[in-house]
Amino acid sequence: MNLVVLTGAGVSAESGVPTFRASDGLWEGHRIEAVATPEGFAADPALVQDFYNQRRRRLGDVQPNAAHRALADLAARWDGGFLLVTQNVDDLHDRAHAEVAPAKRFELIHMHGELLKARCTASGVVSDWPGDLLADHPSPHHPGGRMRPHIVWFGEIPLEMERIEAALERCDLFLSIGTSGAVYPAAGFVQSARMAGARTVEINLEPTPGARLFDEGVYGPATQVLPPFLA
Ligand code: BJW
Repeated sequence: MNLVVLTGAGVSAESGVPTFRASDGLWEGHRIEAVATPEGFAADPALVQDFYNQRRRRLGDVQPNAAHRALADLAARWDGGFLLVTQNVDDLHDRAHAEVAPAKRFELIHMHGELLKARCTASGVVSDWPGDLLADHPSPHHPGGRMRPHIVWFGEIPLEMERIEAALERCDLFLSIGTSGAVYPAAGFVQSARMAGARTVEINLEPTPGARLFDEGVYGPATQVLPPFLA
């Protein structure tokens, strides 16, 4: 049995990582276009680097929660195909897996990038980057290149789409956990899974606008509803 799990900000919310779509329309006090688009970065690199530097630093203060651990435990005991696709740029799934099942290979795709990595604008080379990036950070990979956050901004193509699409095509069970379904292409994965004949389940605090696309809904805080659902 092939399982594809999609997670979003709701999975990390109870660890203390803020979700995105707050009612004021701002992203931690910033307009989304200012901090999460290539145009925003070109207009004010200092603001954007600082925004991500702060979020990168705050990762040190948060820990994986029971929902991350339940998914790592499921991955460790699942017999068939397993792919976890996260839209989250934090490293909490990675850390939960390292705690729960360090010896077992874990199929995890960070489709919107990772806060703890940086990318060279000239060569595309990605490196681990736990520290701060400067407004005009020179690349260690390519003369003339600059280092930018390894984050997929609006208008950019999410990572590893071919691998994700291939997994959805042979998927038997699709779980969508803690995501509003407001951002494409992730919001369309449920339709691809349905076309493959998969059973589809939404797990969220409350039904999302796309809830009718799922065969089943499980509603409540992820740390409470996910462990018994996956047990
Ligand atoms: C809980 C909980 C608890 C709370 N327990 N649950 C088609 C139609 C219209 C527009 C488009 C389209 N296709 C593309 C677009 C444009 C655009 C887009 O989607 N715009 C929409 C806003 C309309 N998409 C793009 O630009 C994407 N690129 C693209 O499409 O390229 C073209 C292409 C694709 C594929 C192949 C070839 C070409 C790129 C999107 C990049 C998104 N990046 C961001 C920012 C990252 C940077 C950063 O972190 O600063 O990623 S946007 C932001 O939203 C972030 C998230 O990963 C993403 C999803 O948000 P998520 O995770 O769903 O969070 P929330 O806050 O929305 O929801 C939280 C949920 O949790 C809620 O439902 C709560 O109820 C729940 N919850 N606590 C359980 N305790």
